[in-house]
Amino acid sequence: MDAYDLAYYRHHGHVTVHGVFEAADMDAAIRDIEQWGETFLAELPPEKRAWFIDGGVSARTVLRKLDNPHFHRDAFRKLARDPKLVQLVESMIGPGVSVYFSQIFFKAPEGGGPKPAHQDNYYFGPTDIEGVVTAWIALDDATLENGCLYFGDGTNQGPVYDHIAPESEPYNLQIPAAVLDKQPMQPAPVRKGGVSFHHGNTFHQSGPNHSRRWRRACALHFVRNDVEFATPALPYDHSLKLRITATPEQVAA
Ligand SMILES: O=C(O)CCC(=O)C(=O)O
Repeated sequence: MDAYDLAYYRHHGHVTVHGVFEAADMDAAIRDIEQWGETFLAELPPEKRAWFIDGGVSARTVLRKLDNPHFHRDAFRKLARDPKLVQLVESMIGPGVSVYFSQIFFKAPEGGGPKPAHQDNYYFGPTDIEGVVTAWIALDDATLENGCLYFGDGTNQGPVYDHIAPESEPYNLQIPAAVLDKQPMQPAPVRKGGVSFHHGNTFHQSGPNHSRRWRRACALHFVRNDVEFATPALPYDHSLKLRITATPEQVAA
């Protein structure tokens, strides 16, 4: 695993750490989501299709995302508890952490859709904006061609902006153009097994996948144990929160 620079993370609001996981771990995780995705698609009720299906891929039906792998799948609980990952997370937000929410982001070859620019802290409405960090695990190489993440450097030090959503995509809350137009966004390619971390306030987005290769990732949204999603913009099931570590005081309580 690469050494990483905490000061860089604090200043820029994101940092990439290469080689946190082995390629074989990522391959096993991909096999798991392929299996899960198949069952999920087969059981998906019509009223939920727009939320989960990628509208950019017309030739076939593919998933855009799956929610809460940390709760539903052993393979992802194991990734969330990985000591190297947890040490990095605790260095950023402090000791005693949980996964509050998690997502698999699929981006299918030849058409997987973009994710508009947003701030996770708008979605989550945490009681402490410094207490949230997302660990975005690259299950495949994420490149400029297949839709890697882009970040707004230093936006972690600015406010959480009100977001808007197109009527047809209530799940795609996004930063209004008037704000985003003033903010340069820098690409952050990550090799398979690397982890891109971003602060809850950091602007981020991803482009479409025009390549012939998948771009799949697992975002684990970590919070310090004393932080709640107090004013979330979308509904989250608080009972799915998974405690990963606890401070001595939290163990004794
Ligand atoms: O993977 C993507 O395209 C979006 C990721 C994202 O929005 C997140 O990790 O918070």
